[in-house]
Amino acid sequence: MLNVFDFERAAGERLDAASWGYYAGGAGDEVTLRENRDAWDRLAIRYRTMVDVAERDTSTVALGARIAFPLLIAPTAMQCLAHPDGELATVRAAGAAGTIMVVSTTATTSLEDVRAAATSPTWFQLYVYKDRGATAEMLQRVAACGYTAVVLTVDAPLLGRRERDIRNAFSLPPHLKIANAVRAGSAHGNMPLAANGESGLTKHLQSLHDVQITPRDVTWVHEVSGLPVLVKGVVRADDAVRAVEHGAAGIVVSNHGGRQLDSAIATARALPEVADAIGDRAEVYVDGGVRRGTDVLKAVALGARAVMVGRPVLWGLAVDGERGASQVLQLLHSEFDLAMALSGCATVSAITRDMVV
Ligand code: FNR
Ligand code: LAC
Repeated sequence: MLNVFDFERAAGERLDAASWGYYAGGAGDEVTLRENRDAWDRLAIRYRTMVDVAERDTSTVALGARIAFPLLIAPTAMQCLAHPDGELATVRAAGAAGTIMVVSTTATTSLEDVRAAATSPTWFQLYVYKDRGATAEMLQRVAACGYTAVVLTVDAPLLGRRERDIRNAFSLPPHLKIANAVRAGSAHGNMPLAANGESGLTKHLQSLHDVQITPRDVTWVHEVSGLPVLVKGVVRADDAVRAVEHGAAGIVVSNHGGRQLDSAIATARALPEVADAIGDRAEVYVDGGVRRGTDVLKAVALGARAVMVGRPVLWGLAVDGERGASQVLQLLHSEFDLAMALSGCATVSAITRDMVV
């Protein structure tokens, strides 16, 4: 297991067809899924030489918390499909790696149980429910048990059309639950089984999630939770500015890993415009197709405070639970450290915009 792609192949051999299709797949023709990856590859690093890199510091700061390197764990739903320990394994791996896990609303473990197992800061990813009362209650639980930020996802008013899930009639097996939905109103905790030609996830989310998300919700989430809010799923400068004007502390440049609008712009291409528009008014993060330490370096050069990775952690989980997820994070950390050394950067702040074309 030399790299993330080795973990991906091994995970594909281990997972059942429906779980693999759900994790690996994207929307439509999966153009954006491929482009996310390819766009990082197309960027070239103008590395520096004749710099003393004997001592390197890969660490950075995310909303005030020191992390070991500029990489966080993106929110991904239903991690118990990958391994019985699911979200608990991921949060322990995050702690061991010295980074932050973003915990999904659609987790198969309750947000309290994930927080209780955490040894590093955790952020909570929010899907706003149609039932605003239940959403507010969930946010109060998030704040009460010690999450330090809310990541509001805005690119999924409806779920993208994922043909792999439709072909597989994907649904969550009945022994697993959408744990936070159970607390928010038990009828929704079990995902409806899907008939042929349906995705159970689409049915679940349509019954539960609010389609009407506006910039005012950024302010609302901040007021209800009392926590900094990052807005996730933005690929345009004007949207990023609107979010920041409504109180966002951060932007996550993301197209949901190619799972929502197919043909959406690759995130590596969208990042510079957002970073330029926001400057230092808020923190900018990016996800989508990050698979190599050099991708992390490119993202930082283009203005990201840090990247997030989604699927790589799921591959690690599927291969070997907490240990597998830890190995994936360790690989990416050591690749990033080497990329810094070979590009003449002893610190993260030495990674500048001119280093990428
Ligand atoms: C996701 N993503 C996601 N995003 C979110 O805001 N809430 C969620 O519950 C989920 N669930 C989810 C499940 C699975 C299986 C995947 C693959 C992705 C999107 C995720 O946070 C992130 O944007 C992408 O995964 C980043 O792309 P990579 O790293 O997977 O290429
Ligand atoms: C997904 C949702 C749950 O991408 O965010 O599957």
